[in-house]
Amino acid sequence: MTSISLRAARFRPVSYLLALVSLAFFGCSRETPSSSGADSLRVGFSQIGAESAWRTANTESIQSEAAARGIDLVFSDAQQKQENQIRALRSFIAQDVDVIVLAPVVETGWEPVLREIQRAGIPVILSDRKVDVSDPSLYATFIGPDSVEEGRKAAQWLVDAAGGEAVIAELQGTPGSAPALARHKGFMEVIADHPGMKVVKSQSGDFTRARGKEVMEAFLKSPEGKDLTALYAHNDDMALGAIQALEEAGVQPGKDILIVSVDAVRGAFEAMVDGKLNATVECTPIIGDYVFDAAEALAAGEPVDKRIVVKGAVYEQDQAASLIDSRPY
Ligand code: GYE
Repeated sequence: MTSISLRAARFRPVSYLLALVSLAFFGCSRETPSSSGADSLRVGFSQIGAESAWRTANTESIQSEAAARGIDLVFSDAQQKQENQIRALRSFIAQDVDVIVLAPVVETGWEPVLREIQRAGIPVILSDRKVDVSDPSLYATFIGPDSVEEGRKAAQWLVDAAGGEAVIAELQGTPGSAPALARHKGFMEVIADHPGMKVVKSQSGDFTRARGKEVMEAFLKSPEGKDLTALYAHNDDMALGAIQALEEAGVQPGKDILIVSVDAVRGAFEAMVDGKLNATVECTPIIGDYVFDAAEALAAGEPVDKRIVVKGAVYEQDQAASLIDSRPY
């Protein structure tokens, strides 16, 4: 690939220095470089962690697509910590990768490191979550869902299913993360037009099944617990945890309490088949092809769209049985 040899031909003393420093400091980090040919595209991917079934499927999509294209992927798992992501990004600069892919755990706090990457001349692809920066030139493209729209769809489904009357608990995603902020915003926007729809409990369950269960237990024990008629979870994993909590408390999920969540992972389809989850808003994690189409274009110096929206449907209980076997994740 022309662009890669062009990049390699540029002598960057700072990069060499950083590479030495990085060897000293990051020698035993969690990075797993793949082993492709010397002239293949090198892409650094800073992944958030493995909080949900969605995230695991996303990692799989990125890794398998890189392997299929012979791309040398340097994968780094941040274990939910922004500081680990920033460290990984600096290590990618030091390694002089051709393109950086970042799935940012939270929305803010990225400007300084994105500037460092920009100074090093490395294009950045934001994968599945956006960042809040004042200068949009700090990244090349953002590939991911419209999470505000996902929140609106969940709310509209609930308004219709509950006939405009519901006492709602909300399980939010990771605090400060783009999908948590946006899925809350979109949901509230729609229910604002329906005075009979009230959110009486709202707390983060960190996008995990375990926290979803714990927080739902606390909701049920709260004074508002016995009045709840609906649950909105920002992802399926938290809904699945909450379903467990409801059952343990003798409340029938999907019947006594209507439940809508986001992602449409296989576990959500299983819960819908069992009548325990009512609906899920699709958000596909299978975005490896979009990400590497963009990475290859950027490395070749070609333009890419600043925003690539990944779309999804809404699935309800009565569709679940016929679709479950064809779900890709
Ligand atoms: O919905 C959730 C995951 O950023 C869109 O992160 C992604 C979200 C996804 O942990 O399950």
